[in-house]
Amino acid sequence: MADLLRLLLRVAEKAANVARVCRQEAPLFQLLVQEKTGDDKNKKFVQDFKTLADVVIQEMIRHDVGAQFPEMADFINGEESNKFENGLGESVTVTVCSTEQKTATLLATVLDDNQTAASLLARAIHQDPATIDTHTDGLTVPLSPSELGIWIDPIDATSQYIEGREEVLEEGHLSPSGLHCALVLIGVYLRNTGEPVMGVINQPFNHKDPAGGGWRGKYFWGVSYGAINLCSESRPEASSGAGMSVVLSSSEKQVVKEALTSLCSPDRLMYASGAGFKILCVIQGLADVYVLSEGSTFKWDSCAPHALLRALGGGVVDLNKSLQSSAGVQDQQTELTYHQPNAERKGADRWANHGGLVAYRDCSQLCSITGALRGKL
Ligand code: 2IP
Ligand code: CA
Repeated sequence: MADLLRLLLRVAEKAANVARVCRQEAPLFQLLVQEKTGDDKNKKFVQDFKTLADVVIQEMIRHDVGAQFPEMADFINGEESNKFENGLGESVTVTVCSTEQKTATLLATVLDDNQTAASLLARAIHQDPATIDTHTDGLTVPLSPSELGIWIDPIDATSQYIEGREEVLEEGHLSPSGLHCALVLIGVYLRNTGEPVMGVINQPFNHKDPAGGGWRGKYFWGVSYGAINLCSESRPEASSGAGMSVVLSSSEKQVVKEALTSLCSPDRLMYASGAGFKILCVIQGLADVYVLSEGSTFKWDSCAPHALLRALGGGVVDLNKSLQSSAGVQDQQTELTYHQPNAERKGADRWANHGGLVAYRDCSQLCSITGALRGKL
């Protein structure tokens, strides 16, 4: 497991490099922000470069993990399909090839022969990332790769990534939107129970290099299996006195906001972009809980940060299930799982967290939340 963790930290760093390169290099940035419609559409060009960048990152992770752990190759899942069709109806399967040159040639076929963009992207994919120090040498977990599956979100909070507003982060302060909300998320779950056991989060745009060298990232990781609970972050103190702090999506229902005002003062009801980023805020203690009443997140959004929260003694539950459960105490049955699709839905929706969710560090706070929302939704 220490080998797998080191590998995931490495590939997440490579993914973060690709995300930074797509914003830093002008030929790629232009493709990222341009939205061509109607007559402007170039039929030989992939319809959505952002999706291509996502797919390239996802395939790079699949390639690198599959090479080192072949038993996992068929259990590496993500949001995107790697089959592309350009406007001429030609279908191309985007994969990472054995050499940078071959990858560039393949990418050029969906980039209407834009060699510059294809080469820049291929170089970032094949580049070795800076060494990552994990301090996990002694880590042994009795799990084998053949028991594990992976969920990847190449870039969560894509709208913030594209918009690209730069924020200077302040210690202990939740900054609701901006480039720092974009995260690379890689979560590992047990194939037989769906329990999240390892997570890696890379925040590609954490701060600017003071010496002018561009954006620098930050990474977070956690392992939680049985009695083994390790996390790169230490467990933050629960907020006291001022009441609980809650982070919500800006599109959250009014009835939820009103119900929560019985638990926290208006200034402790906060809003932020990105599902992964909101769970990271709970991990970092910038908020006590994240409540979402809609089924608008997916397994790839929650798996990685869920593993970190478990390592800190918290978790992520299905909100609807928790409201129906009479237990009133932390109940493993309501925790989100990652191994089974919802057979009644189609496409990506099969993997949605339909019942909404609550991410928490402290189960007494989870109980207060479900208590305040019961009968209201
Ligand atoms: C999105 C992204 C959104 C989030 C949505 C996710 O993933 O994290 O920000 O909505 O649930 O699926 P909100 O910000 O309202 O919580 P992606 O950006 O990868 O599509
Ligand atoms: Ca996402």
